[in-house]
Amino acid sequence: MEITPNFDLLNSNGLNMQAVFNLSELPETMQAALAGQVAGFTNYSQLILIGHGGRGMWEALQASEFRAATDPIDCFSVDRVVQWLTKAVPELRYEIIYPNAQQVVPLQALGELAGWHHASPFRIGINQIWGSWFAYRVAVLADTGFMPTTSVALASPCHSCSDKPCLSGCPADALADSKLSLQRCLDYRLQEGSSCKKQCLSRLACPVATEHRYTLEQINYHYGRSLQSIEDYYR
Ligand code: B12
Ligand code: SF4
Ligand code: SF4
Repeated sequence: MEITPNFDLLNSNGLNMQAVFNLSELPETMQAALAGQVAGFTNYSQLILIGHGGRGMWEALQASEFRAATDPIDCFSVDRVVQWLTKAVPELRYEIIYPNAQQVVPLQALGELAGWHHASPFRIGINQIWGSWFAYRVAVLADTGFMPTTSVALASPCHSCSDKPCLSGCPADALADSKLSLQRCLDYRLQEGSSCKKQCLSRLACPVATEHRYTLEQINYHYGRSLQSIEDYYR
């Protein structure tokens, strides 16, 4: 019999987006993509995708023991998911496939299957509930026997957005063709005095779900980290 999972522990830590998939019911292309990345893929029956939407995760992280860790968000998220799994299904066999530096799990494609993701001009996924203020925190393979999630995908907010302020909001004109030129974006972010070193002005210009917009501290943290990766790459 399938178990209805209790996500309270995750929700109370701001890890408030959860989707359960039966691996055998994923589209073949997704099964192949995962099998190509994860050696133990065939050993499990379910994939659980966990994300955060809005500000709750950052607040819970700041109040936690991981606040000063080198990789605070990943350490915090994995810790809370392991706590939750241990409580929900004691002695469970599982494998955390994201975060994991050795493999690239197609998170946005999984998000699309979960009904979380629509493509936005600035390439970060968007939906009507959280706007673009959500991200993927943990993906885990397990034999949980949970009831799979039924995806209820609302329409993309971009379809009814006639002004598209994200397009004119980019100082680098990187969204000129309604789709992002990553190169223009990165070149601009790397410039001395760039206004996008620690934020994305296009993302901030989007009017969807602004009540869930991260605090400036969190925005600066994420963009500071991505700028660091970009600088390391070019070095
Ligand atoms: C690599 C990567 C990056 C690289 C891109 C490298 C490159 N192209 O040269 C860099 C470091 C620039 C980056 C930055 C950011 N990223 Co990023 N990134 C990823 C990552 C780890 C892998 C994507 C990948 O390689 N996929 C495989 C290829 C084959 O598929 P693809 O779809 O063609 O992938 C390309 C794009 O995804 C693109 N890309 C990746 N991230 C981003 C973000 C933006 C805004 C853009 C324009 C493009 C872009 O680069 C990939 C390789 O060419 C994913 C996580 C994941 N596992 O999917 C997160 C991910 C896509 N990033 C994410 C985010 C939020 C960001 C940042 C805003 C910072 C942050 N972490 O909060 C910044 C902002 C980007 C900017 N304006 O500079 C989120 C998006 C969440 C969502 N709601 O959809 C993801 C899903 C991570 C997560 N845990 O949720 N990222
Ligand atoms: S400003 Fe409009 S078009 Fe741009 S991401 Fe937001 S909803 Fe979509
Ligand atoms: S980070 Fe700046 S340059 Fe890049 S897309 Fe956003 S607004 Fe444009």
